[in-house]
Amino acid sequence: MEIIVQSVAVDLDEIVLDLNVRGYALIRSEANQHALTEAAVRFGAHVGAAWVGVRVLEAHGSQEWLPRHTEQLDDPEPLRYFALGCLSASTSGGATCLYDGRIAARALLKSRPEMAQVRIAYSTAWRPTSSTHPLIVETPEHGLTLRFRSALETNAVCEPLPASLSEASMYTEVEAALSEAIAVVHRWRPGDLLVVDNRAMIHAREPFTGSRRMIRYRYDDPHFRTVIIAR
Ligand SMILES: O=C(O)CCC(=O)C(=O)O
Ligand SMILES: [Fe+2]
Repeated sequence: MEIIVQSVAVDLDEIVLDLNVRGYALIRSEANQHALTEAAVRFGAHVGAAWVGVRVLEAHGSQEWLPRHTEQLDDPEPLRYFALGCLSASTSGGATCLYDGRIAARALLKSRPEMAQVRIAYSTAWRPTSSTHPLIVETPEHGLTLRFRSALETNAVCEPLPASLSEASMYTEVEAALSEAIAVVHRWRPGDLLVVDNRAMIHAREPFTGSRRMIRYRYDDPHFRTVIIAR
């Protein structure tokens, strides 16, 4: 199936192949909410999503990194795909960084087989839901991969950890493996729609200056449905 975005045909089968191999894909659209959402919904229809939760994210500078994370870890099964659309880019910084969880999981298991026993419970300030995930999971789509969020107060590492692994060293080693598994530092252009396989990739956002306007699309988000995708 092809969609026409800004008079350029986008082959959605190619996008899905890209996603499977790289863990992410880029669609170019016009830099407005209507066009980005139309492209995002067409992608959702192509992969069989039933709905998408759409939220505009607008911020004026941030001196902090958004910590590395798998989206929606407070759910028992983190959603498969999300996408970020760019309405307007920051003045400086603000790149979205994607790390390949498949590469990080294999590297960690090789250097530290005990990582296979690590489990972390995740909650958030926004919802009462909470879920526990193994650090390393095996999925039919991706084989071994990582589910992770950098150390936050809403993380609780499950006891007991293997005797040889302290909580601090666990986080340090996972962060180092992720740094090695960096797949892309995506610097934004207005009109970019970056589609991410959330079960393959971990993401983060750089600090930035200036105003940054994005749209976040979460496919089949159990907590939020704003656009029902027609069959
Ligand atoms: O703004 C970004 O680049 C990422 C945002 C994000 O990861 C989130 O809202 O969960
Ligand atoms: Fe996120």
